[in-house]
Amino acid sequence: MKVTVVVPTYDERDNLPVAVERLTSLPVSDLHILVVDDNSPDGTGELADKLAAELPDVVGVLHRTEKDGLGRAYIAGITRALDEGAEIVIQMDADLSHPAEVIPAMLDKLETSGAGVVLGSRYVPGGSTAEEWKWYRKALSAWANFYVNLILRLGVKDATAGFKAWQADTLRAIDVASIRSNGYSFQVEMNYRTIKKGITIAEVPIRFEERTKGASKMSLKVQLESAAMPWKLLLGRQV
Ligand SMILES: Nc1nc2c(ncn2[C@@H]2O[C@H](COP(=O)(O)OP(=O)(O)O)[C@@H](O)[C@H]2O)c(=O)[nH]1
Ligand SMILES: [Mg+2]
Repeated sequence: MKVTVVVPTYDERDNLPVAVERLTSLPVSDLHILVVDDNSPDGTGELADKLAAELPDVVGVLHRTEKDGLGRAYIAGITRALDEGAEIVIQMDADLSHPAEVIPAMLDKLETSGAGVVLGSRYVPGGSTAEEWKWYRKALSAWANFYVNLILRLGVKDATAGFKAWQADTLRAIDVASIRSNGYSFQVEMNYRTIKKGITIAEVPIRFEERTKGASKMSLKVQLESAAMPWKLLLGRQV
């Protein structure tokens, strides 16, 4: 079973080698990594090329010319992964927030549950958000999940999760390339399209870790977009 982990990067020089190391040491036989770099000023793209040269059968790099948001990077990466024959595609951040060691459990769940996607979830029993998060950040994340679920009735505990394992067929069914939202709402829109197709979403618990190196790229603009998105989706607007 060909598994491709798509890892979007923007200025993740200190984190990417560790993320790749964690992924390559997993007990998953046909695992590939596709780094999608938006011409990071800190040289992450060149570093990714070096990793690809060291592990040519495992690591691939997709270079894009400018920073264009997480959603756009994922669309490009997922499209490439499917074209290259991936049967399962995993979305994972480069900043070490997502615990790579949970991937075998996610793959297991994908196989046994019959779900089209498995979320690495902070809000199912056994999961947790970063200990470092201040109460208001925890409250904002919990509120965002409650809000999104209330409007869209996704029936998942972690609607904004960014660590996900997809069946290739599900990605084709939801036509990822036509998604317009970026940032967190890209994750929500993927879930919404999945549910709309009658495909099930499963969750496994993760401990989300705060990044220790580099800075978050999520802006106020991205957060505002996320607040409006559920309504646009519900009203069926082209967004
Ligand atoms: N290629 C690309 N990657 C991005 C972009 N924005 C964020 N990322 C990456 O997406 C992942 C999650 O972003 P991050 O800033 O950690 O978001 P946060 O965890 O919500 O604060 C990280 O691996 C980032 O490097 C972008 O515009 N382009
Ligand atoms: Mg992060």
